[in-house]
Amino acid sequence: MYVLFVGMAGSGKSSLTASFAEWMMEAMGATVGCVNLDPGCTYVPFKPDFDIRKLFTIGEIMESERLGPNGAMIRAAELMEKHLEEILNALSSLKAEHVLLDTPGQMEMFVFREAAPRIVEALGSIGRPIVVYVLDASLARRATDLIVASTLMVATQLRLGIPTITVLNKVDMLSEVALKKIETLISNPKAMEKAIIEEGLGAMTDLALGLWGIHGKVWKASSLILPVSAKTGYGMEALYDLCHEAFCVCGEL
Ligand SMILES: Nc1nc2c(ncn2[C@@H]2O[C@H](COP(=O)(O)OP(=O)(O)OP(=O)(O)O)[C@@H](O)[C@H]2O)c(=O)[nH]1
Ligand SMILES: [Mg+2]
Repeated sequence: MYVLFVGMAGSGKSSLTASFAEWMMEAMGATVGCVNLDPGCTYVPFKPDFDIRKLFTIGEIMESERLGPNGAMIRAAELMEKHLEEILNALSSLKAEHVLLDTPGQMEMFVFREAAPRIVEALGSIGRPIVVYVLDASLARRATDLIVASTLMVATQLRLGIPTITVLNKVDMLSEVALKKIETLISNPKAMEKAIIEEGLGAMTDLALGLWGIHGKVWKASSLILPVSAKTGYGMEALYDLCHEAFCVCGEL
């Protein structure tokens, strides 16, 4: 299984890569490989078996090409495509039951460029790739926030075309009441509809309800949004189970 952690900047992709790997090794006795595909980071909380920073880093690109951070990101996306064969060879030579891939925080430089679909396609020919889309719980307190945040998940799923599980990370930061509220919204379409209306968005209420209609279908198909915490390890077993189930669900899709 190849698990790609994708999500907005700071949502906890690197932390989840580390804690999910640790959990799989300890609880399942699995062999796990970890991959860093983020050329912009200076630190990763796991020991990478392959690290894109061996090929290039954002810092080096900024320096050598006299670019700002965003220009360097774009250049890095081009370089990822240029080095694709080398990256794919490295990934396919990893000898582990499961490989976890940490992706760049600037997800547009990865998901919406050519490298990600090509990496996913290549992984599909050697194993089972799956995306874990990471939402930050602290940004999803209201019903509307939850819908806005997961819109990017839908875009990612459409773009990459593989089973996608959405996790709500950092739930350790929520009170029990707040977590319960989110769980109710996620699992109960009527509660979500009611919450959207109560949030009083005026003319935007219809837009939010329409988007919810789409998300509601996607969430039903992919079961749920799973609450997890990379910090405490909460939800790791459920994530493992969902990763395995996702392939059956995808078949139904
Ligand atoms: N409380 C809490 N903090 C978390 C959790 N997961 C990540 N963090 C914190 O959130 C911040 C960002 O975590 P990262 O794992 O670097 O997130 P990322 O998505 O890899 O970030 P970028 O690669 O920069 O986009 C760090 O300060 C982490 O310690 C969690 O489950 N709970
Ligand atoms: Mg990261």
